[in-house]
Amino acid sequence: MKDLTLIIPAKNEKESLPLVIDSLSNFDVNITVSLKENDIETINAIKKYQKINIFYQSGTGYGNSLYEAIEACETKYFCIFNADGSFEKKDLIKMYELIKSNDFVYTTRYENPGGSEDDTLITFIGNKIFSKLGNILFSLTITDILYTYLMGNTASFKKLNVRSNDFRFCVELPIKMKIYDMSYKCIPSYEFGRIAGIKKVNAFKDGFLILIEMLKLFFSLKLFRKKIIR
Ligand SMILES: Nc1nc2c(ncn2[C@@H]2O[C@H](COP(=O)(O)OP(=O)(O)OP(=O)(O)O)[C@@H](O)[C@H]2O)c(=O)[nH]1
Ligand SMILES: [Mg+2]
Repeated sequence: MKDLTLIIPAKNEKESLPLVIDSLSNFDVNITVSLKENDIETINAIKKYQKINIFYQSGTGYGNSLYEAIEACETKYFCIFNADGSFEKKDLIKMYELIKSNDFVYTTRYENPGGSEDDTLITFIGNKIFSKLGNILFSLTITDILYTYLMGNTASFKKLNVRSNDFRFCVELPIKMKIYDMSYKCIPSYEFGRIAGIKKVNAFKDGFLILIEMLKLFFSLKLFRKKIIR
């Protein structure tokens, strides 16, 4: 998988990130950790890994760390891979097979044999609502829209001009991809609990921002693009 780069967004992940990198040692992939230059503790925790590429995001936030690193990515494919040990690495093989004939491959915790050790009642309900909204407003068939364990064709991503600096990235990407008629598949995956460190998402604040973003994209992009197509 030499033409694949795992993009690892990291913020204060000094405990988990080295364990995640160790766990990937059997995978022949490129790894880029995307973080802020002042996240000294996380940087020091991964200095010993010679083969890891460290990317310093110029702005702030989860989405910013992702779109900047993916746009700088030089391999044909990328995969977003969290620094907290929650993603099932075995699924990289299946995603890699599918990405060869698709623009994006998503994962879902809500189809068998997927599942989650980390979902709370609030995040479960939020995900169900946002996935349903994605289905109603944009005809997306992704059943776990906020679970951003996904692989993509780097050139396809670059066409979308994704610019959410925060967790709105999680919906901006699939919605724009659908509006631009790109191809995608979705496979089940299992989410493990965080190894260490603390959660960066605020279910209520980020959930509200995501809702507004979905409505904004619906009115600005979907209706606007329909006019162009007609
Ligand atoms: N560079 C960067 N990375 C971030 C930022 N916020 C979150 N991350 C990383 O993005 C990934 C997802 O964040 P998490 O806090 O695990 O979000 P979550 O999976 O909803 O929360 P948990 O239930 O605790 O796992 C982790 O690897 C974080 O370190 C940020 O502002 N900047
Ligand atoms: Mg997590």
